[in-house]
Amino acid sequence: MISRFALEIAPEVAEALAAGRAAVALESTIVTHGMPWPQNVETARRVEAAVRAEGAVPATIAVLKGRIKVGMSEAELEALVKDPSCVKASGRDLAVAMTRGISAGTTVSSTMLIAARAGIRVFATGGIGGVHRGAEESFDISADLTELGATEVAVVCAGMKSILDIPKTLEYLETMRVPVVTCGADEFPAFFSRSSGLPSDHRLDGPEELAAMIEAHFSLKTGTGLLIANPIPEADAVPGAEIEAVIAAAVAEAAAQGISGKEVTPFLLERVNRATEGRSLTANIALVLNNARLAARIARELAA
Ligand code: PSU
Ligand code: MN
Repeated sequence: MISRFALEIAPEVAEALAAGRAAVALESTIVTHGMPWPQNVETARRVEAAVRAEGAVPATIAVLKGRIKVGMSEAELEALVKDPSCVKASGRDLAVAMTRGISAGTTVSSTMLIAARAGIRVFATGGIGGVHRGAEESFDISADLTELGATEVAVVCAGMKSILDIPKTLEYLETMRVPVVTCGADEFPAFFSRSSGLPSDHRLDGPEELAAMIEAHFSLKTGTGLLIANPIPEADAVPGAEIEAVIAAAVAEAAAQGISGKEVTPFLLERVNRATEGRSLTANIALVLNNARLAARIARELAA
């Protein structure tokens, strides 16, 4: 008997996986809680198209009315964002969403978990969650990091926004035994900019080298994922100083309003988007597309 909680894998994704063809997992919290309407849905469609253009199958992951979807149609994606019950779900929130029959955008944490269960090993997103500024007081550390330490999926991102404490996030990933590799640069990127001021542990150049390293890592069965940092293209970057002032104000406002828990990240993302009048959103969209292309090329190398 098939469990009523079984993953619902779209036929196109199931066929690709069965045939050993390239597939790329995509998250949905970026759509439901990370970007405003209508750019969120438009971006989701463009990201899927970018993955296809590189010869891989996109698998957007979300919870729709309690059902875990791996690969979504346009109608399903629209239903997700228009569902007033839609919440943000990290890995620990999935079981509740499933039993209550509600919809949820999946974070990096829950998307990794579901991708691994479905047999997808490469996942593209914009930025991961991490150790928040002031975590020594708040203890706010994203479940994305614990998931990276517990689930064998390679996550392609553009680093993390400096709404987070980037040095502490990198320390935490080291503790969790997660390899951190930057593609084509010696410095770890900071989402909107190519530069965080921090060296990357390792540099590899291009999908071929990255795929080889991912294969080597999975052969060791460490049980951990990998973080592939893909710096934003220079033409799309936003100057660090401009963003920093906005972020500092947003972090202070979150503290003043007593925002805590899973509300923190969506609150900060919304404030940053608003304060930069869409400039940061344009950069965000460009880097997600850039990550999707790299992830698809890596997935193709792995499938070859
Ligand atoms: N950072 C971004 N954009 C996002 C997110 C983070 O620049 O959309 C989302 C991702 O889904 C990430 C989640 O997994 O926020 C992390 O949330 P939290 O900090 O509550 O773990
Ligand atoms: Mn948190």
